Amino acid sequence: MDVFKHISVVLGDITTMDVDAIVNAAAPALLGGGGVDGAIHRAAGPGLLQECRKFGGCNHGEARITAGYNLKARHVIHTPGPIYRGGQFGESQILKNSYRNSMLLAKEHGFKSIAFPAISAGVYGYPKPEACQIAITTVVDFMKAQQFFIDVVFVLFDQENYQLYVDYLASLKAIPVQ
Ligand code: AR6
Repeated sequence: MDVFKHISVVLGDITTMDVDAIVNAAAPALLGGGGVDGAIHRAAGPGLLQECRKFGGCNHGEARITAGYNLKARHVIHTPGPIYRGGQFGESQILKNSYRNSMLLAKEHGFKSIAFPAISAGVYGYPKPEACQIAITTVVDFMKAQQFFIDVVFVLFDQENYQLYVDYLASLKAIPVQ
């Protein structure tokens, strides 16, 4: 199975995606915020916030699932990524956990498609190239290890990030599959 057949990269707005789940780069309170989090809550409507309140928050790197409300996406997976503080505070492991735990929820629910934003690469300050590499390798490794092949769309909001994802994916595909 060629895992790369299941991965695509899009320049656009994640709130428009017609997938089983979109992932929200949330804050630990899970009560909305700016960036992609604000956009998802605005597009989903007030029911999303109401459902999020029941969790009483979520640690960095963990993930929670809700319905999608007014979104085309059937579900939202909320995960607070790490706040980047220079890279010596376990940020890379926390970012991996965010992707891994989101994929685990998708697997548990039998989803066939999922869309990710660039978690932590905005307000939380994670350097974009490193965040991109962690995003793609964590998802690829998860699919291979679990033999769980789901359509994964990385939805990037800015041209710079989009190009990073396109280039990194191309570099991985150039490595022959054993
Ligand atoms: N679709 C796709 N990507 C988007 C969208 C969109 N509609 N809007 C922004 N992005 P950020 P973080 C990109 O700051 O760094 C929030 O206030 C954006 O360009 O949204 O994980 C939360 O409540 C960037 O590349 O998330 C937290 O407090 C990426 O999404 C905090 O920000 C992530 O940027 C989380 O910070």
